[in-house]
Amino acid sequence: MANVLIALGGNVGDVRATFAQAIPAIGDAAQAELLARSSDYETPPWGRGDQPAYVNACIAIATKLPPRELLSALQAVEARFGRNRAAETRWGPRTLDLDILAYDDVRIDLPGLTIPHPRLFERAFVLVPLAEIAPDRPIDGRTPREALAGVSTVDIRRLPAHG
Ligand code: A4P
Ligand code: MG
Repeated sequence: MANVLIALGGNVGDVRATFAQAIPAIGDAAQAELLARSSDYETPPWGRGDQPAYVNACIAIATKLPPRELLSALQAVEARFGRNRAAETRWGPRTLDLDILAYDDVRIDLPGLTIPHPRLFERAFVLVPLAEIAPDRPIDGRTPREALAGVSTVDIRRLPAHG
């Protein structure tokens, strides 16, 4: 079984409701056991300011799927929850974005799959939820806790449990 960290993000539709359904769907699609789930966080849009705030979270799963199969499974879940949504905001991302942050200590650098995720350490919206569930897990020689100290977390807000 591989221990895998996955980032969830979205800013279209009822993202928290999407997460609540997508997490069990990931478990099914990846034949995975859910090991940990962070809180949901409201985060300011990164990269492009002209879009709504995001909700971000991270999960840890145990899965037997190899990395490429896992990516395919996650993309199927994205597609399932991206369907039938109101039109996406211009340049806005999907209703649900699933990124593989880390897969055991595996390193992969293929055209369609890079692990660990190359932009993980720049992104407070990833590091804040990740530090909640895996603060001391080394990824590329750093830990989420250490990396978090180097980024701004201004306007990132932990949301109360989703009812
Ligand atoms: N891909 C390669 N490596 C991976 C991996 N480790 N995990 C490939 C998942 N996918 C991986 O992904 C495009 C392709 O990346 C996939 O088809 C897969 O083959 P994508 O999700 O469309 O994202 P992208 O355009 O490649 O760029 P990036 O940098 O991943 O964009 P984001 O971050 O997903 O952009 N602000 C906040 N606050 N919160 C957010 O969640 N998200 C975005 C969306 C922008 N700003 C945000 C957030
Ligand atoms: Mg992405």
